[in-house]
Amino acid sequence: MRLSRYYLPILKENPKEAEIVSHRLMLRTGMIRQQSQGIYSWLPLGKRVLDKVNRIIREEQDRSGAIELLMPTLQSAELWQESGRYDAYGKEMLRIKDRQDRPMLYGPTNEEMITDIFRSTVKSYKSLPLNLYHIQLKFRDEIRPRFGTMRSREFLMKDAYSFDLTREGAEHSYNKMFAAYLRTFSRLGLRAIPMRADTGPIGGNLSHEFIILADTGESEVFCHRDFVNFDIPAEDTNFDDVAGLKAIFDKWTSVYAATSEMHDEAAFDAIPEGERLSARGIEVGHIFYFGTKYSEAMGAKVQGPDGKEHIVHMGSYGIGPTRLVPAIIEASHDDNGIIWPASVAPFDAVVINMKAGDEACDRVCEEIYAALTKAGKDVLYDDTDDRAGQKFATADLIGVPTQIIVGPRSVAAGEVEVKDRRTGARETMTVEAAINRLNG
Ligand code: 5CA
Repeated sequence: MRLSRYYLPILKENPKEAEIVSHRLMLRTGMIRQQSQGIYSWLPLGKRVLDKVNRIIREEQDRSGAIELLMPTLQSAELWQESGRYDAYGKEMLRIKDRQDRPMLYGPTNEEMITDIFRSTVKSYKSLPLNLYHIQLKFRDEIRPRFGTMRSREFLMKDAYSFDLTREGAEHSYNKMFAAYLRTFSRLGLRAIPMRADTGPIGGNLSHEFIILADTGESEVFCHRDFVNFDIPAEDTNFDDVAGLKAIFDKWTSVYAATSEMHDEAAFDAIPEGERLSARGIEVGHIFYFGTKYSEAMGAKVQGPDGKEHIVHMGSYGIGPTRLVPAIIEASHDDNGIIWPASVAPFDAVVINMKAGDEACDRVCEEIYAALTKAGKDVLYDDTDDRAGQKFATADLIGVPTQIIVGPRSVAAGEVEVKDRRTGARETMTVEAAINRLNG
């Protein structure tokens, strides 16, 4: 991507409305734009990051055996009347009427709809276990939308729904998602701690929130500090290994970690003084086992091996991609801007032409840009005629992991400079070595 032809509406000043660093940086870098309260457009730079986050989420859902579909944002009120949540959901639900005066709603979540799909298509236990997910916009008319896309009214959610014949089967489905979540957040460069959590309007009695510790987080949490030393399940984890996944779940949940609603002061006090952590955190994922709450109310049953009908056991599993992007920034930035983990960076590298129009500089930049693009890298080429100082500031601000700096002096010696955004370390090397560095 040539910056001269790209759309990167960077703000010079810090936006006054932004209270936390991620919101400030997302506005300054032109990743998002507020359209009305709590409703955002994702501009091209932000969209690139969001797509990479979604890709990782999708890969890990697929790896665990979940299957992707796509449900609509608008739902009929009837489904929610069946489960009893149409009245219970209250003012957070955006209610709409169509031209025939039929009550509709913008979905805040999809338990009812997926249960409806299930009951009308699945008849036998032989189709189980089944886990269906989608990545789709939701709307919740939050009282206090704030911090940009961290708590917005319209937001993206990956929501998965599992169906099992028995409670034991459903527990295994829960453990699969538990392991998939540990892998997902780790690949996003985050350490998210699973904490015992309240189930709220979703219901049930087994639930974990995945929380990233951050001073600006809205959740109050209590945990043992040992979480930093725990292993993440490997890529070749066998998701059909019931005992293996239970061992992962048991290991992580053997250490005390709870949100304030589920906090047990006595258990927390039992932890040695210096090992207790009471902190604030950002909830990036939330998983629930709620048994037969929806399947019972909506008649979702299958024929079992005994020939009888069985109400299925369900769980639901959410991740918020549009919240994850600011959460990653909260965890990874410095005074100069964002520092993207390589896995979600909008570009792998930025080529900075310090003297656009200079024949030698242009030639070397084009060579690097072409070679890296050909190798499948996402490269931003700053070919504008801005001052070099401004180009450096922009590159630091948008947080691209590697900067390749091409100036007249180094080019004369056949060399370029390679800067690592995270460490700030700069190295001079040949053009070929710089290309190999990124391809390595
Ligand atoms: N149906 C269940 C799980 S699929 C559910 O709705 N769970 S939830 O309410 O906990 O939401 C799941 C995830 O969506 C949260 O962990 C969070 O990451 C994200 N999320 C929820 N509300 C918002 C919001 N207002 N803005 C941004 N992300 C949100």
